[in-house]
Amino acid sequence: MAISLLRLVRLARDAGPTLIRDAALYRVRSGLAAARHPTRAPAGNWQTPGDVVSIEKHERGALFTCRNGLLRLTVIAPDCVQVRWQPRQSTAGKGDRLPVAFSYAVAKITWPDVPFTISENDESITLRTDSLRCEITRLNSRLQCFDSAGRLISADEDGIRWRGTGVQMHSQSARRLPASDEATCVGLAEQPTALDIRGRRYQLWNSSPNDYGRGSTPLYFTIPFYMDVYRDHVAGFFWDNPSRGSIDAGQSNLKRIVFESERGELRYYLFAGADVGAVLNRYTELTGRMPLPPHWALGLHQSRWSYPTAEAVRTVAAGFRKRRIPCDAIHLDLAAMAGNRPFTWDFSTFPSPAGLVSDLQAEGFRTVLLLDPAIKVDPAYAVDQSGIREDVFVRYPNGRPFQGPVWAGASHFPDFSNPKTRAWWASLFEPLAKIGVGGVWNDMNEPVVFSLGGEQTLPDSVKHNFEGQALSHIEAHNVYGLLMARASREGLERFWPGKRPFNMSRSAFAGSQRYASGWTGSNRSTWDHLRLSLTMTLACGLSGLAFTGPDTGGFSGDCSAELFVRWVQLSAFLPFFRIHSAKNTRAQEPWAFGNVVEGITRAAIELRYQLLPYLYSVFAQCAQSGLPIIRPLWMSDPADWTLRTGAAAADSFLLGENLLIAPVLDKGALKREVYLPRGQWYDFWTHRLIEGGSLFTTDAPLERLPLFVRAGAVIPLWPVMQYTSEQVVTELRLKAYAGNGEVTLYEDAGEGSTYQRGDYRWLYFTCLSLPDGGLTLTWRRAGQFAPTYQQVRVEVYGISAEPQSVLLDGQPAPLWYYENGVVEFTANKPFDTVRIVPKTESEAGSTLIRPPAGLKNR
Ligand code: MIG
Repeated sequence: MAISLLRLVRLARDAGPTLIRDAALYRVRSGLAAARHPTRAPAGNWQTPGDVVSIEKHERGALFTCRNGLLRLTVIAPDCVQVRWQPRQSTAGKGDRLPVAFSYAVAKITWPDVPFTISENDESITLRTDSLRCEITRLNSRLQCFDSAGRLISADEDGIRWRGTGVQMHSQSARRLPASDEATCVGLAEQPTALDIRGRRYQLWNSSPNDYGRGSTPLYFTIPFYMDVYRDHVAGFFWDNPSRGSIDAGQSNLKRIVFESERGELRYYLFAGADVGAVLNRYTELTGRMPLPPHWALGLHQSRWSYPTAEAVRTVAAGFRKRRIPCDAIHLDLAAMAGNRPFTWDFSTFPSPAGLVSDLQAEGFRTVLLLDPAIKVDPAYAVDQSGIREDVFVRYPNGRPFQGPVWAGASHFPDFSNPKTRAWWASLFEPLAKIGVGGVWNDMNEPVVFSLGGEQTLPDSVKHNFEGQALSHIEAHNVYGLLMARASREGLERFWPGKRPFNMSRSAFAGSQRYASGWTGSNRSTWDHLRLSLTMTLACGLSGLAFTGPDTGGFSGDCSAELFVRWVQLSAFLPFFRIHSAKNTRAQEPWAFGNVVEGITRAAIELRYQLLPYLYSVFAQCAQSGLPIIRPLWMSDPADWTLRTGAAAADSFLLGENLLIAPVLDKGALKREVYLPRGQWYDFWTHRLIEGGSLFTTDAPLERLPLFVRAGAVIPLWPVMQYTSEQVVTELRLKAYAGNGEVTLYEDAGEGSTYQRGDYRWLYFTCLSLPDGGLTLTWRRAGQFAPTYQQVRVEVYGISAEPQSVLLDGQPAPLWYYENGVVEFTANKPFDTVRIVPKTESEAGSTLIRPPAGLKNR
């Protein structure tokens, strides 16, 4: 990879001449290292399994002895099977067994027993569960999989190929890729491309391209999981191998997707489900789910590379409070460290970190601290010295510690694949906890090494412990970020007892969601990046890593006022909401663009804070079942193909089930086209009822984004707060939208671990519109959590005429109002049922005395 001039210029500007020299030297050194420690690629001809020779049933599936190796099918769950291939070792005979599979991605090893049967005929062997039928042909050992309704889930298209043996195996699995009118293919986050992955080849190699654009792959995450979303069912595929590799998703052959890894075992999982939710539920049961974050993590985060001094940070914090713009977290970037050394402070500019952090906390801000994995080689740097003492850094095969330049200069790299290193790293968090830091931000963990030309990472030959397996960087590279995040999480859990960790990571692998949230890296302040940030965040959710979002306003380049407005409006509905920008770019605080922008963005941020109980409920669902927080529209109606292909639909999304956002992604646009899924919707702003299933144009003035609510939904709101724990909530506001629907919400303390011991509750609302124009709203609560509110204020939209009465748990509501289609009342405690009783026809016309201007006191 040749270094671009742009990159060089940027590096010179951001890093200085010494680092350029180091990067040039590193280029030379890594070349020498490659010569000294060659890593031999598995050679020889491609081989294929050959025919099935014999089959043996085992407790969880079947072992097929094929002419050239062993194929093992293991039933994980009725709707999930694991497939493993091991070539016959030249020395090993029959009766070979596969070793226990090891995977950093997989969280759940022991699964309950699943009934299955095996049957054979002349052509094939069939393994059957309640939900799957897997057929292996005797000829060439080809696998085909169907769901219980007989629909195809997965089929070998040439199937398995390999060369080499054991962990030195270079393997491929070529599978059938559905046609574009059959299914949508999504996953493989995070790709700066379209949501549908077809037509491209993706390298599996976590990378930080410094300044990416549409189509620049690979990026920071490797998640080799994707789904074929058909009209009436979904198939999932997870390639469980972190080694360097690639996925050719129909680029060389439209009908074929080929997964390939340069090393390691050939192992994959197949999933079948009725819908995306079912497959993601199983996939995240296997690879783990996002632990529930604290409320504050859902608030606004403000960041910049870098606020140069503690004073600057205080000014920003005060700016939010003075202008009454809600914000929960401030991120400290490199400048807070002494010479870019993680776990240090630059005391000349941040004289009292503890004072700063506690003053911020007093104002309701959490401080999130940047951490780089690179530890400067420096006899005066305690972290480096203790790392050397404890032997936690990666080494070349000859035992020499690896060194490579990053921000601080020549650095050592912790081997996070060694449990000892993770414990050492975690121990470094104690002082951060002591001064009250709120959470951390793991950066540069692809990992990045500055090289002037050449690979911007460690050489292939560098050794990683890999839980005692001693593997090369080829196998360990893609899990480096996951493992750093894991170590950081260990630190947060250890020293912040009873607090929910906030831990975000730039690099990820499948399963990273267990340890950290993510963000879409160093984007640009352009309109296309605004659009990309939505696509990429959607794709992350469809790949199991739902808690993500972009650098709002864009990282590099100067954001324009209009772009900033539209980006804040979009991000206010994305799972992770952080404003961030690079060095040498204009200020990107919400007030940096003048009064008008300040007012508009304040309103967007306030709306996010009001929606917190809704957003948090969607997070809780995700933590429970892996369901994405934001979703493409087609998830709500997979059979409506307009939602898959329509241009107007591709850039809208759902937040949870009931809010639909049609963001403005084009410069200058003050209107936009919207296609709502079939069914009834309400315009959030005008309360107008809209019939879905057709395209229409809606106003999108600069002050607000088109926002719609599903009929029958109940949306909970909190008062606007300057930070999520500013006030004790004494009144819950419910916006109910006439129609038929059910809504599930979740409540707990929003921080701490008592929820893990049962201190939470689920709320179930059922809204039923009656043929006579009346409405019933029922509210069931399950769980022991006692919220701080008693009072509930209800607004019911879509009531076409003034009702005769409003009954609250069977009694006439003491006070209610009707105006313009809205019934409003307050209950002094949570209710079980509300009945809105319409006037009978004769009553309707007979009101003689009108209530004063739109208000009625009953
Ligand atoms: O090479 O810490 O993506 O968010 O501000 C740049 C400085 C290093 C990259 C991150 C960005 C962060 C920046 N980091």
